[in-house]
Amino acid sequence: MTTNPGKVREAEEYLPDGSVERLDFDYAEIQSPELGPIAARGAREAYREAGEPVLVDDAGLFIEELDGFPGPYSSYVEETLGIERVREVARPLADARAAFRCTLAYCDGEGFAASPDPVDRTDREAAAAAGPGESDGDSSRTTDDETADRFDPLPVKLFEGYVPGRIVDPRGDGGFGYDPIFEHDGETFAEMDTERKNAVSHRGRALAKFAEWYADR
Ligand code: ITT
Ligand code: NA
Repeated sequence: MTTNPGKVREAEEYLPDGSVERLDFDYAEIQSPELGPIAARGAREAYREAGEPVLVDDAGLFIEELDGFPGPYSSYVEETLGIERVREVARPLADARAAFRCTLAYCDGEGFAASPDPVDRTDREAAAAAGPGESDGDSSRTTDDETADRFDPLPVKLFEGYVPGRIVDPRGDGGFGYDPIFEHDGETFAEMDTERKNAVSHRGRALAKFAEWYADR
């Protein structure tokens, strides 16, 4: 359930042929400093609207030295400032490190068994433990977790993905959103084709987690 064709392209590339169908309905997005609750709430609303299994994707660009700005407000900031001006905001920073984060929220109206060993809700700790920089590998870990909303018992399953990188002058014309100003391993995401971006991206990692869970559910 998304208005963003870029997200659909990446999910289609990742998941089995014919398994992805884009649904589009306009629901109010809640505000939160974290992606998880936004995606979870969206998935509940989307499921109630669609009446069939839904996946909602909430994502954002988190600039380290700006305490994670624009983060969950990435869409608003892209529409207002635009990515060139975000690049200008980041230019004077001593440290250009940033990360893309993606949370996928799945809801099909069914309950899920409680996780015996709940994983940390954020992967920030995992990233910190893996050390700074673009070392890739373990620093791009994902976690998943169930989420409960005390105001809404409809269960949602969350899958998170993270990728480290840095803010650079725009390069490339692939991808979407902030891709031209986000460099990972010497290439911007806009310089990668969809397959290559999926292999390293926040969304690719979250989709991998989801696909694995979905297949042996
Ligand atoms: P939906 O909410 O309808 O799914 P959206 O584009 O508004 O679509 P978000 O609320 O998740 O999606 O906003 C995410 C913002 O971050 C938005 O400005 C995107 O362009 C950007 N973004 C998300 N994933 C990205 C990616 O893989 N590469 C570059 N920019 C991305
Ligand atoms: Na969203």
